Amino acid sequence: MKTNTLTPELLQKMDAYWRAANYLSVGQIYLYDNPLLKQPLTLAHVKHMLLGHWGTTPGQNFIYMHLNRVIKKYDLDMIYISGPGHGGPAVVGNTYLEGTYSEVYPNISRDEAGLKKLFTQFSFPGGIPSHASPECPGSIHEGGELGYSLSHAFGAVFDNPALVVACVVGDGEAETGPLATAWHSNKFLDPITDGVVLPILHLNGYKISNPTILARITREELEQLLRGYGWTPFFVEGHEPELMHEAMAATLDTVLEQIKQIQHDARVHGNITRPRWPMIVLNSPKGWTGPKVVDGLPVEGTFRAHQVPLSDPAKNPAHLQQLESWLKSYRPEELFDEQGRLKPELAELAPTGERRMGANPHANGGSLLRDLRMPDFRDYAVNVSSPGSIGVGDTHVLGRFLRDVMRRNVEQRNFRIFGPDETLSNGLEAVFEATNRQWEAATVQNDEFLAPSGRVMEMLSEHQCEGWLEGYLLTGRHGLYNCYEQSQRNSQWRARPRSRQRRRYSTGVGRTHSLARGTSQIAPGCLNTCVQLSSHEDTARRIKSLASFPLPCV
Ligand SMILES: Cc1ncc(C[n+]2csc(CCOP(=O)(O)OP(=O)(O)O)c2C)c(N)n1
Repeated sequence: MKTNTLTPELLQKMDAYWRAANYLSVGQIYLYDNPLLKQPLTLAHVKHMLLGHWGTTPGQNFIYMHLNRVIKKYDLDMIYISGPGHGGPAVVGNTYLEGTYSEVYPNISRDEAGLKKLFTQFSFPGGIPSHASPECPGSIHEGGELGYSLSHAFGAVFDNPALVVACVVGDGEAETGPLATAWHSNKFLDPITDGVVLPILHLNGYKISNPTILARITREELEQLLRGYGWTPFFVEGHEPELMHEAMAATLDTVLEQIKQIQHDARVHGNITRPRWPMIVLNSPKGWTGPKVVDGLPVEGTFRAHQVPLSDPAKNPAHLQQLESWLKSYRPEELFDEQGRLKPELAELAPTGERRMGANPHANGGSLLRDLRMPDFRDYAVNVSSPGSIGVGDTHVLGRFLRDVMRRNVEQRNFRIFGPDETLSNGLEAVFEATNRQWEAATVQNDEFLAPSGRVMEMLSEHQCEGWLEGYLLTGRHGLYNCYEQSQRNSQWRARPRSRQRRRYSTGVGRTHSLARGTSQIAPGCLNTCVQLSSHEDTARRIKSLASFPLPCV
């Protein structure tokens, strides 16, 4: 597709900015020293243990850099959610380029010394995780557990009418239950009182060592699937950087104009038809711009690009040489000056101040938090004349209390209830004296408590409700998760089935390296939790013995 969205000069600058982000990403994964390649690369400059995910990273660098352009063009209040958050080098590198990283961590300065520290700390003992983590400015989504990006994105835009959340969804991530369900969030978004989510499905074709389903169905089938979920998909496809920059820029402009139009129609003309919000499908090679062939096997555009494409420079001198050529292919001398500072003509491409996605206050929700106006719980006390006498029921009392929390915070618009359709059945009916369930799909006679704008969010997916709530809380608001009680009971007459066996690949100690995943998916409490929750003595015993294995497990 040939368009004129970008002047040739801007296109060249944007491509250079993308090269800078890619250079910083490879540097984070590999380099311990010599950050500007001022000397020939030797083993002493390379980390001993290589951990990270290259495959998703160049695509995310491409997206982030293009979002910067539209933030400036449309003065957008935008944050970025990285579904494949294992691509940590992308968010860390981009927040470094835009300046927010050094503002939060002055030691990681914008010069050669800072670059060295930026590279060393990545996925390194005492450093930072290899995923988009809470340490990273602008990040509200860790991404280590794939599946929640879209739900988090929607949670963030509820009651934030000016906010746009650009949400990158991995095509592998899209196979998870939580993500598959989350496309339906568009039936719960009020174009008047809420902001908007721009999903960008990153169709890079592969997961870890398998193709993804969405990459191996026909284009027509994929388009119908997304349309069936109520979206209008726009495809950006290819691998030639110049053509891709043009296509992405033109598509982003189209999509943002559409979003503006939808919001204008609803907010100014009162159009209440459920919109078909636009989304983007970015079909680019996995490990784009990385090594094409390693040890005689194709890498760029294949599953082999997922993690560390050149895995063993210490034992394999050809890998070291290839790493140097790969880093040099980004022409760092054109991107950074002698002192290691990003050249000013490139630095000016990033937005400024709080418009930078790493500095947007919505991604640091605690800074926006306002207390809820609360009623006095003592006013809801129930007189129980004698123990065991029949009363009103505790949840009915709680319902009245929550109704009044709703009423007191109606102007602040910072409290919602989330749950899988159990507000009524769990006895919180009084809440509907103050608000409705938010619902943008069709309604018919006899429906109850459904309205385009409401403060109760109900969909029969606990994943979705949990994700929405997390997104809502992490952007500085308050919420309540209201869900069905655990209903499993022990029945003596049942023969015992086999217990469920779990084997975690990471155990015990935070910041210990797991070869497979880098440093951020370590769950110190996991074994404890398994032991405590196990209903089967034998399982508990076996898990305990697993816990005594030397750490780390791989
Ligand atoms: C729920 C969950 N299951 C498994 C994993 C392990 N895992 C890490 S990356 C990955 C593949 C992800 O593929 P995709 O979403 O397409 O991202 P990309 O290919 O762009 O890296 C998997 C399965 C995980 N992080 N989360």
